[in-house]
Amino acid sequence: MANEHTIRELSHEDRTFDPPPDFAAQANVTAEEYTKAEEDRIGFWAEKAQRISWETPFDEVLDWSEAPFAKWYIGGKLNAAYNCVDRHVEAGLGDRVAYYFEGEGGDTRVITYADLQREVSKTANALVELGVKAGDRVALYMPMIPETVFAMLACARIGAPHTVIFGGFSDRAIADRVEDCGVEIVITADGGYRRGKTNALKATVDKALQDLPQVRNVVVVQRTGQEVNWDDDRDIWWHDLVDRQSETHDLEFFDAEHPLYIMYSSGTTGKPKGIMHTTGGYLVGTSYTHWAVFDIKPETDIFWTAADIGWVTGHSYIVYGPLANGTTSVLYEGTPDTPHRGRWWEIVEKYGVTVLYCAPTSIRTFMRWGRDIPAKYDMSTLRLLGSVGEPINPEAWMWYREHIGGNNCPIVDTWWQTENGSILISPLPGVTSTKPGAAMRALPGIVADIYDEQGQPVEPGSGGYLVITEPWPAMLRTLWGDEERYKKTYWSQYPGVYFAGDGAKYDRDGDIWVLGRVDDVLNVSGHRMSTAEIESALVAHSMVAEAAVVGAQDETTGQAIEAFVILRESAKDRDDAVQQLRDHVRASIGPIATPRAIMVVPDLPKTRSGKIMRRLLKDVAENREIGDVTTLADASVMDAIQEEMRARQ
Ligand code: 6R9
Repeated sequence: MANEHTIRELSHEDRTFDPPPDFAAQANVTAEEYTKAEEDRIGFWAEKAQRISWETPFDEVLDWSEAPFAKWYIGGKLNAAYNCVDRHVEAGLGDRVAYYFEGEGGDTRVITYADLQREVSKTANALVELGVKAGDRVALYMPMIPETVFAMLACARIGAPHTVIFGGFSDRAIADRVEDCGVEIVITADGGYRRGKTNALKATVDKALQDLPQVRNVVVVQRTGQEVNWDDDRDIWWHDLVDRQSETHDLEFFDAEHPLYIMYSSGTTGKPKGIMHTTGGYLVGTSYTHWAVFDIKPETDIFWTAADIGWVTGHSYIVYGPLANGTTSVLYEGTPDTPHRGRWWEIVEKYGVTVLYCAPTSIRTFMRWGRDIPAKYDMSTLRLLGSVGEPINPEAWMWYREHIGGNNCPIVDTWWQTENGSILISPLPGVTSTKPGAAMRALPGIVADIYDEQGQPVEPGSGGYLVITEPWPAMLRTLWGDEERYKKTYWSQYPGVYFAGDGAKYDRDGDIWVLGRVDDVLNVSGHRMSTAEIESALVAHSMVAEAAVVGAQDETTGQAIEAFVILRESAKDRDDAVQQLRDHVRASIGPIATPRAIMVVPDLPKTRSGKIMRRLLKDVAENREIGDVTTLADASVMDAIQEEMRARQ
C-alpha cells in the first residue's frame, strides 16, 4: 500500500512492444552495453570519449573530489566546432549535407559540412573582429535559421560561451539574461516568420538594451526585410560584417572543462537559473546518446528534431549531437500549421526523414486535427520516433506509433532536462520492449533511482522523487554566478545525489514512469497522486485531445482535482462531454481521482517547449490573479481561458 511519502500508482500498462526483429538486427547498441557500463562505469565513459577528437588526450576520466562540482576528462583539450564540422571535412565528408533548411515560407537551403566550415570560420573571424575573446559571453536572439547554428558554432570555435534566448521571449527576459551573464555582444535578426507573419526580433532587442549600455554591438541578420531602427555606433548587419571575412580561421583548443554555453531555465519562482555546460563531457554525452538512442547511421539517416534551437533539445539534438556524429538533419523554421496542417508530414516526405524527435504537445495537437492529415503523405522512410519534454500519455504514444510510425517504428520516450545536457532515461530502440508512456530505464552509464522522502528507494508499484545517484559527463557544472543555488537546488535534498525535481514511479515490472514536476503532485484527502496519470486517463477518451489537471484548494479534501480539456475536432457536444469525462475518469482510475470540475477550453498555456504551465491554471481554479506569464509561448491563451471561466460562473 502507498504510504503518505510516496506517490500512489494510479494506472498500469500491459501493452508492450518488442523492437521489430529487423530493427534489432541492425541496431547500433545491444543489451551488452548495459552490462559493460555496470561493470565499469568510468571505463565505459572513457571508451565513449573516443567518439570525440581530442587535441590533447585526457589523463583522468572523472574528478568528483569536490562534489557536487564535477570535472570530466581532466587534462583533455579539444574544440567543439572542430569536432562538429572540420574533422568531418578532413575525413572527406565535406559534400555531405549537414542541414536541409526549410523556411516557413517555403524557401530552402542545403548546407553541406564544407559550407558549414566556411560559414562558421567567417562568423568566428567576425566575432574576433568585434573583440570577442575566449570566455566572453555572446547572446543570441534568433529565428530558426542556419545563421543561428553558424553563430553558435563560431562562439564555440573561439571559446566564447553562447547563451541562446528563445525567440519568443520578451524584452524583459532578454534584459535579465544579458545582465545576469554580462553579455557585451548580441546577435539577432530583423525578424522571423511565425504563422505566416513576421515577428520583430531586433525591435525587442532594442527595447531590452535601453538601459544596458554594456552591450557594445548588436549583429543583425536580415531575414524578413522588415523595417528596423538603427544605432550606427552599436548595430551592424550580419552581411556587412560576416560576408567579407576570410573563409579560414585558425583553431585554438580549449580545456575539456571550458564553458561551452549557458542556458537559462526559468524556475516557477525567482530569477532564471543560468545552467552552465562545459565542452568535453557535454560533447561526449550528446554524441553518444544521439548515436545510441536514435540508432544513427550518419551515411543514410535523415534526422529531424522538430524543436526550437532555443530549447536545450535544439542545442543537444539539432546542433551538437547530430553534428558531432556527422549526421544530416532537417532544420525547419516554422510552425506545424503553416501554411497547412500537413506541413510536417510534407517535410518528412520531401526529405525522406528517417528519425523524428518531437514533443508530446505536438503529437496531441496532431491527434486533435485528426489522422486523415498524416495519412495523405508517404512517411514510409520513418524508422524510429522519439518524444521529449513532458510525460507522453499512453494514448498519444499509441497514436504516434500508429498514425505517424505506421506501426513499425520503435518509440523512444526520452527523459532529461536542461541541467542534464543529454538524454538520461530512455528505451534503447533495438533492445527495449517499450510500454506506451514509460521512459523505462536509465541509459548505460547512467544511474537513476526513485526515492521516498527519507531517501530510501521505493518499491516497484510506487512512486517518489527521481534522482540520479552518480555524476554523468554532460551534467551541468554550476549555475552561472551562483554556486550556492546550484548546491541547494540540486544536491541538498539527498546529500551527494542529484535531485531532478520530478516525480516518478516504478511500475510493477520495475520500469520507470516520469510523472512530471513534483510541484504538480496532487494531494486529495491525504492521497498523493500525479497529474500526469489523471491527464492520461482523460486523453484516453476518444473525445479528448489534451488535458491538464491541477489541485485546487478545497475545504474538505485539502485539494480537489480540476481538469482543463481540449476536445478533438470530432467531438462537439460539450455539456454531455463533461459528464461523460467525469464518469470515464471515475471508471478508469477510481472515485478518488474524479475531477471536481472539468472545463472545456480552446487551448492550454504552454512554455516554448510545449510544457503545460499548470501553475497558471491553478491560479484560475483558485480564483486568483494569474502569475508570471513571461515564459508563456502565447500569452493570449490565458485570456481565452479566463473568458470561459467567467462564462461558467
Ligand atoms: C529536455 C527538456 C525538463 C523537464 C523535466 C520533466 C519534463 C522532459 C520528459 C519529461 C516526462 C519525458 N520532461 N522529458 N517528463 N517524460 N520524456 O525537456 O528539458 O526544458 O529543462 O525540461 O521536462 O519534468 O524535469 P527542460
